Amino acid sequence: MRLGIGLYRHMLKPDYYQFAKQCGCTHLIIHLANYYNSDDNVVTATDEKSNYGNSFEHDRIWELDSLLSIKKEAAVYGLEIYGIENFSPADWYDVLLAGPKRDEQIENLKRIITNVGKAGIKSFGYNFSLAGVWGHQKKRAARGNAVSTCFDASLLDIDSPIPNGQVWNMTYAPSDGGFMAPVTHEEIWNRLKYFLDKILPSAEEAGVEMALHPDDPPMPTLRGTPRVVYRPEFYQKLIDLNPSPSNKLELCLGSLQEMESDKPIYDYLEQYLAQDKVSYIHFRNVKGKVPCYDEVFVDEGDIDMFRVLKILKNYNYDGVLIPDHTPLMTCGAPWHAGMAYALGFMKAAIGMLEKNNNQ
Ligand SMILES: [Mn+2]
Repeated sequence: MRLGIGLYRHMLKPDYYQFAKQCGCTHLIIHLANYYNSDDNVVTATDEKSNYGNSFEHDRIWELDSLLSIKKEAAVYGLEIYGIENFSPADWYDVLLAGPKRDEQIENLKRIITNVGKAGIKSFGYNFSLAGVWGHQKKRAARGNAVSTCFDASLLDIDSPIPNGQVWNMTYAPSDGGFMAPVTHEEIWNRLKYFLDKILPSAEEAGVEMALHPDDPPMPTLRGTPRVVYRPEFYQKLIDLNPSPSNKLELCLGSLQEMESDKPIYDYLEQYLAQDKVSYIHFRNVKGKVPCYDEVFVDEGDIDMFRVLKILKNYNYDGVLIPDHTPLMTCGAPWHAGMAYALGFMKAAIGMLEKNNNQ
């Protein structure tokens, strides 16, 4: 098991690399789609009227020389880039929408994945979603009144339609006054299969794992659009869509726990580990399930995180764990403190497990 942290694009600089290293991280998951612009904005642009901003296609950041230069700078601070998380919506909106540019955009995504492989980056996380991450509230719901990300469907107009020009809660083109046409669950799965059947051969050749993040929030539908993995068993449906060894999971413990399900999260974790399908893990905790839940500190939620780590150990999982998100702590550096708390917990728990195992 390797300890990592997710860094957004504006964080790809020495201060954050040193912070990560100081917290005990050896690996990074980096976000290159430019959807956040400051620490404070990381989880605030989630109300109904705002989205994460604009997305631009063919960003130079995806070129091999850019990826190599990020990798090289991180290496100076003793950090390896394990994965990249999320495409830019502007680069694949017609893949999600089955629009006229779909095949052209897939060719560009193949090129991106090839570059990622050439840069020696193992994993590429993606979230196949029309509505994206949407509708959350910020509340003082975590221990000690820490501000955290919460979801309560009763506070929202859950069916509020998505304006044309937006997908994945970002804007890729000006609005024309219209709204996204209705889509069935069957159709969104067909679109996902179409994408995977085209991208996975390139991913395999490049040595890159395509790792799907489940829906956040995991509602069956959101803004009139279907969700893909909104119950834990739908991860199996994804695995069964395409047998490629590059068809993997960005397994988000928080999102899985938030889902309605027949069995506890541990059973699903074992099911997917047994098939060697877990590319990397979002190690975060939560209280409650859809339609109402609160993200909380890693050690106060409904998931027994020690039990999760024991299962990972039993399956010799050697991928990366990152905190994903944490509540903001009351101090001069709320994001840093939250992350340092989660990483300290994770490092100690993993260390104790290793020690017990060796005795
Ligand atoms: Mn997650």
